[in-house]
Amino acid sequence: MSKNIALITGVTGQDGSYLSEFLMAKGYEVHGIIRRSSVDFRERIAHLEGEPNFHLHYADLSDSMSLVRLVGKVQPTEIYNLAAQSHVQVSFDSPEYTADVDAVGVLRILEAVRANHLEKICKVYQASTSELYGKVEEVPQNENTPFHPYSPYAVAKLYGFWIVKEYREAYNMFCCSGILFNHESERRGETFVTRKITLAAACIAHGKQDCLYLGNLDSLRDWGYAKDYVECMWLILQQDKPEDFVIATGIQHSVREFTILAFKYAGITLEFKGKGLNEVGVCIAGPSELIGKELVKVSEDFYRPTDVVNLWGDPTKAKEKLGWNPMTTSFEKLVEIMVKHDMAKIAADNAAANIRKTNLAEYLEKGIVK
Ligand code: NAP
Ligand code: G4F
Repeated sequence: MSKNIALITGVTGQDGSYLSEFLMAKGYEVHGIIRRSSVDFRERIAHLEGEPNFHLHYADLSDSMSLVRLVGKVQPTEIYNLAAQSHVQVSFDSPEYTADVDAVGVLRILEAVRANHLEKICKVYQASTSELYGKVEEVPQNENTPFHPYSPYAVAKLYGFWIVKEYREAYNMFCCSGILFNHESERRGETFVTRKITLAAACIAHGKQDCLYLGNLDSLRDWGYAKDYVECMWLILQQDKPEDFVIATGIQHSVREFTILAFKYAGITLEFKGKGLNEVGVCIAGPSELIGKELVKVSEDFYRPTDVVNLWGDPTKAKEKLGWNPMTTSFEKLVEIMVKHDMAKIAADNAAANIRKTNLAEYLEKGIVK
């Protein structure tokens, strides 16, 4: 039997790291694309480096030739195109770059497959998004819900979705989009709202931060666990025929609900008072020094020019055709995992800082450091 060879773009990201682990456990040879950066900081995949079936290559989604060369060299049987400028708010500040990577980047991947005559051999998974539904036209959203993108990020991703569909029909390629709703984890980037909240809850509980500033607390999301979602990416490529799938839990919560639960797992009970920019989250139970303090405030800085506020996915097709269970990790469990991880991280950071302080004091006392 020929070997399964996966090429993952975005391997250093949240999903890329979980997908690498998942595919390696299935016996795949995994190749990942990395970008040159002034600090080589590959925290999420550091544990995989050095594994015989894990290989990293420099390339960039904005550089066609690097992709053509790499696809030719690796001869993948599956490509998972996860690379993207993935932050919606940042897409308002860097719209052209976002379009180059998130829209034209998808085309570059498809063309790299064609340029190497791998259309019949190589399947392509495209990381599409619930942001396509944007200013939503119905709830919950399924594969037939009309798209209404509502940010430069979503508009770029819409191009990615349609070009994948076009290449599937025009060139008979096995390429599909997973329309994934928000999925989070202890590896989530620190500026996405869930991780920003779990880290702040941990810092506040450890006395390292006074207050958390957020934007729209009413925004509703269908949040799942990233580790569960990467299985779907693989399942989508194992079907007999290429199709697009909505991947979601089918359950919706607000940013405010996520915040209350995260602080609860950090040992702090919050009560929200006031409205709009004047809304605050006050500590009503927990460590005595925090009682009565306003620990969460709203800042206009985190409002978006246009915000997507009602995402709620219908995973029926994925359940029926992929046999996928969207409830493997519940919302409550997800928040608990993230807060536990961040409480341990802040405690370890504190301990390391204390050791550094003690060492420095000792050195100063002995006259080693002046
Ligand atoms: P992430 O943590 O932000 O990771 C993004 C990855 O893309 C990183 O590895 C990044 O590399 C890479 N990348 C960015 N620009 C690149 C470029 N020009 N060339 C090559 N690589 C580049 O994102 P994620 O949460 O894992 O999401 C994975 C994909 O799913 C993204 O396409 C995202 O838009 C999409 N998606 C995510 C969600 C979600 O809730 N997480 C939902 C729907 C869709 P560096 O490490 O070098 O920056
Ligand atoms: O966590 P977020 O930044 O994620 P968003 O915009 O939903 O995008 C994520 O999920 C998409 C799938 O739907 C992916 F395609 C995309 O790549 C990314 O992974 O924001 C969630 C909500 C928004 O409505 C935002 O306005 O939370 C609201 N929010 C409120 N305060 C905040 C904040 N978002 C952030 N990042 N920071 C805040 O302080």
